[in-house]
Amino acid sequence: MQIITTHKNTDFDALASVIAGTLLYPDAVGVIPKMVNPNVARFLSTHKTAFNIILPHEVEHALIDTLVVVDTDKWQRLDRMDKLKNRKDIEIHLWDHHMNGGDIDAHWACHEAAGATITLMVREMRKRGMSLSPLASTVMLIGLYEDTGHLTFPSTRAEDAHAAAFLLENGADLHVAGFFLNPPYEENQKEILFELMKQTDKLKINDHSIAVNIVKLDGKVMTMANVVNMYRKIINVDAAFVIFVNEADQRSMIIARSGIDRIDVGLMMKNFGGGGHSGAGSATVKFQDLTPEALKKAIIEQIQKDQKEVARVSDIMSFPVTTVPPDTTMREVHTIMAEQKIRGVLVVDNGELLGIIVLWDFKKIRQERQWDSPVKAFMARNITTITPDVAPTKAAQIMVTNNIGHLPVVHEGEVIGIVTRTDILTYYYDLLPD
Ligand SMILES: [Mn+2]
Repeated sequence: MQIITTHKNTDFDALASVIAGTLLYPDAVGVIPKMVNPNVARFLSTHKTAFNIILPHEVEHALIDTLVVVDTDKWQRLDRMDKLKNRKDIEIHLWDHHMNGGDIDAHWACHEAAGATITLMVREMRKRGMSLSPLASTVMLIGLYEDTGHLTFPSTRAEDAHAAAFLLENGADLHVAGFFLNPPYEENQKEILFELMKQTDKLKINDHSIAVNIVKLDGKVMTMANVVNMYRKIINVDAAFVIFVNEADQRSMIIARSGIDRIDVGLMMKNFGGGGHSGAGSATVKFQDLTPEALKKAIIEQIQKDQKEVARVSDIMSFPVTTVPPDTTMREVHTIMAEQKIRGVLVVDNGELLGIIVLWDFKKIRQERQWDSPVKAFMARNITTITPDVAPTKAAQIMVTNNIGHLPVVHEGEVIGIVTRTDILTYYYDLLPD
């Protein structure tokens, strides 16, 4: 007997991957954990019979010869599969996009960073020339969209979009997808969102905006991932960390969401015994290991510590900088710019920065004789500068708000470089030659 299973608290990517598994392994049956996310439960309540799936207690472990695990690489996340852990006679296959180092030792694996596990499985189905039913395509599209935030999370790869295209070609229904992707918020979820908004405390760390909240949960821990996601978007921070405190169980559950590459919350949560991917992560921490307050401190410290790895203006600036004395004629400056293929030149007198002249300023020349005027007559004064130790995002912000394309970098009163739009674009889009 072959079975395909996935992690507890099953989300749509996990469900979709199990269903994809039943298509890729036609003799296998899908095993869905007892605990699934509420929107998955809602979906299964009406669609369960359409798929070849059963519950863990229906599995006859002794008969199993092949185990296919999807969307997790950790034994502890599986439901009632401990019995199989040490069996030597079972062949294990793994399909997963979590790259945090799990303990499932597979005989065969498709283990790659992608926005969703379903992407990897869809790629295989495309390769085999399979076509899918509209229903299967729809579930898979929901899984793909949920894990990639509709292809907007930084973890999204081109491969994910290819998968989305394939699923749409196979008739995935966006109305159905939209219904399950945007579950109406339950009353207590709304209350918690409101609670979070009331105590919002935005922090600025390494030019990133962060929110770390501690919220007490009375009773059961519900699915808070959507709430945290929405919270992050409403308060407009780069990353949100919510510590849900469960006094009864003496433990906290952290749910983290990040909208930027530089803060990889999956990696961060790994330090607390959890996991996830760069855009979404979670972890459960016992009070005896870290109190909620200590946890908050630890999260903030971790983000602060990462500062060293973040690029600075000094890493992206161009240097040496071309400068001219204030009496240089416009004609000479123009020649220098043409020769060096640059769009801006700094005007410096005895080491003192007086102004900047950019290509655009030459449009001010109306008469031929003005080409012989000194550059100081045309240059812009009171120029905005930046220090070398700030983040490139800050430089980009200044350039956008002041509508300037050149930002001299000044260290201890001396110009040591210049940041141009090209430098910024090169940095953001990794255009640097290796
Ligand atoms: Mn996933």
